[in-house]
Amino acid sequence: RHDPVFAAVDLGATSGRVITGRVGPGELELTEAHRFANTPVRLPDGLHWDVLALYQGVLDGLRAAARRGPVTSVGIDTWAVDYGLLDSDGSLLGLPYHYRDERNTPAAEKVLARIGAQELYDVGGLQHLPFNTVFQLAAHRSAAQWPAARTLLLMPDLLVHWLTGSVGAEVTNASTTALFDARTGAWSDALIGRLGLERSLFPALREPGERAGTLLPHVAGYTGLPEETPVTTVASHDTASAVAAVPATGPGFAYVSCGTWSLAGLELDAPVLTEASRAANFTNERGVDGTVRYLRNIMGMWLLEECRRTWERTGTSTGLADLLVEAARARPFAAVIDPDDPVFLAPGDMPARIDAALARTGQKPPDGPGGYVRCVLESLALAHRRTLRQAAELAGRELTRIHLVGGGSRNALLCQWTADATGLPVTAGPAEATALGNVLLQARSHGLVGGLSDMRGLVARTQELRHYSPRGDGGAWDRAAGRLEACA
Ligand code: LRH
Repeated sequence: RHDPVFAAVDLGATSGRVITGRVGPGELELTEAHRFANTPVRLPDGLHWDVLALYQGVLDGLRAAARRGPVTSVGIDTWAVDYGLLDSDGSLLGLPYHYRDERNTPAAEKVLARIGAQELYDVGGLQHLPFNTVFQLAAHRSAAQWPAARTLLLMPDLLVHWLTGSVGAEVTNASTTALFDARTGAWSDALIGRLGLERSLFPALREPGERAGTLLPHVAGYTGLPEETPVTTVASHDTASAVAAVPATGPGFAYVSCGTWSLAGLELDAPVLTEASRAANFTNERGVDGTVRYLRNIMGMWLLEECRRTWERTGTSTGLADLLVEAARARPFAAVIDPDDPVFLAPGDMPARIDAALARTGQKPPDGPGGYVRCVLESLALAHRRTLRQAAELAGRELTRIHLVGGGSRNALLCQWTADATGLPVTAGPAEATALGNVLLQARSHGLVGGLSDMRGLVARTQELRHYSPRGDGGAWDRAAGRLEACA
């Protein structure tokens, strides 16, 4: 049997992977072909992505995929908001910045002083994050390279361009720039004009499912894939791909896509652009088939990953399995932080920042690494509860179940505590939801699956999921939720 195989390139903030997905009638099976580290690099002008190492990882991954057998098509997704600028020869101008670079915060303030948060929200419907592309561009404009810029390509679009030579802007990711109109689903010419940006910087939009191009001869030569291999436009914002693969089989579901970030929210048919929604900082990002991802960013596993990086530098044990055992034994609710506090955004000593946040709110530092991990995971569960309850209220929805997908779904403590804190059943998995969404969009454009509900049904039937029921200690979580509010 020769079921079609699709190569999903999925770049995350800590690692990139090329995963092949075999799709047959009632079948969906992933295999990891290649995984590589994504290590940001600090230069004198700021924090950058090592974009050539990422591109090389993509090429090596496609070569590894090709060695296993025929590949029907390739799709690329990455994190949102970041971009490269091309000059009139199509050459990359400088290195793409990392969204955690500190230059964005003052630039955001300048833009808000000119345009105003209400007007920005009324057009783009995005939560305020200092790294939204609109703010990064404001910081970038004073750079010497700026006058030479002719084309802005978001990260996945840049990699697609290098593989195929084609130029375009995929919509789910374009919706994270804040220069995109959440109502019409097109670039906001008005806002781009108001900000004095050249409209021609922004390429024509592409919908997931469209063919972006085929491989350039030197790419085919290196990877061993035929030149005719199509690169299919997928939901190139990783969160959009993950939400497309949420194994929900009915209405009333909420999701938490939990990796470096926890993206917690709902899928809606239309954006919510009310003042209450803006004040609560909810985003209306675009999903597959014109759906709206109504959600908020929660600091996510970044808090834990950055603790572990700090402990690694100081020679403290950082094995995740041991840390989780210690966390399970640590005292419940000993310390609560607000994961949404912007002090946690930049790279650096995370345990020290947790200590400082606890001191500010009159709490003691946790007891040993296990205590920090417990503090982080309980605080994330509380933040999931706060965000999902607000989302449901603002969108006028009743929630019946939470789907927790992404790498965080492997963390049984986080899944159980999210169920306990919210009082809702949690279905955990798949961990590779993003790669599955990427594969499914390609499979759909090749006529192998139907709409979103078909895609989700296939994930639900084929992937391993775990179920967590809320245990009856809601009162303790209610009290802890009060402490979270006191931190905010
Ligand atoms: C998750 C993610 C998230 C964005 C952030 C920059 O990987 O794409 O949706 O807000 O990265």
